[in-house]
Amino acid sequence: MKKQKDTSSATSQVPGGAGLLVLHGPNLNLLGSREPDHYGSTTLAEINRALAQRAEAAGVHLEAFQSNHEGVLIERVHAAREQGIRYLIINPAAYTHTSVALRDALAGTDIPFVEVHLSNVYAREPFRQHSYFSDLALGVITGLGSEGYLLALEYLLSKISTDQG
Ligand code: CA2
Repeated sequence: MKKQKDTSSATSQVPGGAGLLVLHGPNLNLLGSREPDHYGSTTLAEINRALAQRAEAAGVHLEAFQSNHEGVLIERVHAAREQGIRYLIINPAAYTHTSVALRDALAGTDIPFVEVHLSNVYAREPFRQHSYFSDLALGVITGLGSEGYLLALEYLLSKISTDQG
C-alpha cells in the first residue's frame, strides 16, 4: 500500500515532553478548495502552519497529521502514546459520527484531547449531532472555523504551563 502522506510539521522540542499532536480526519486535506460555506477558505497547510508557529512561540513541540483512513489514524494515536505526546487536538471529521474504533484508540491510550469541528455540527444534519468522542474529550469547540484549532491550542498551552508548575 502506498505510504500515507504525513502533513506533519515539527518545531522545537519542549524539555521533558513530546508535546502536542493535531489529528485531522478524512477529507480535511480538501480544505480551502471546496465547500467554503461550511469549512471556510483556509487550507489545512495554513492551519497547521499557524498552529506550529504558535506552539513554537510557546516553546512546545507540535506535529500535525491528516489521513483519509481510519486504521492509519488509529495507528497514529497508538504511536502518539509511544512518543509520549501530552495532549491531542483532533477533528475526526466524518469519523466523529461513525468510528467506535478511533474512539477506542483514544480511550485506550488515555491521552487527553480537545475535539474541534470547523462547522457548527449542531446547526447541520441530525446525524452530525452525535459524536463518539465528545464524552471523552476535555472539551469540544464547534462552529468557530479554523480559529477553533487555535483556541484549543491556547487552552492546551496553558495546561502545559500549569502542568510544568
Ligand atoms: O465541521 C467539521 O470540522 C467536521 O468535522 C467536518 C467533517 C464533517 O463530516 C463533520 O460532520 C464536521 C467533514 C470534513 C470534510 O472536509 C471537506 C473540506 C473541504 C471540502 C470538502 C470536504
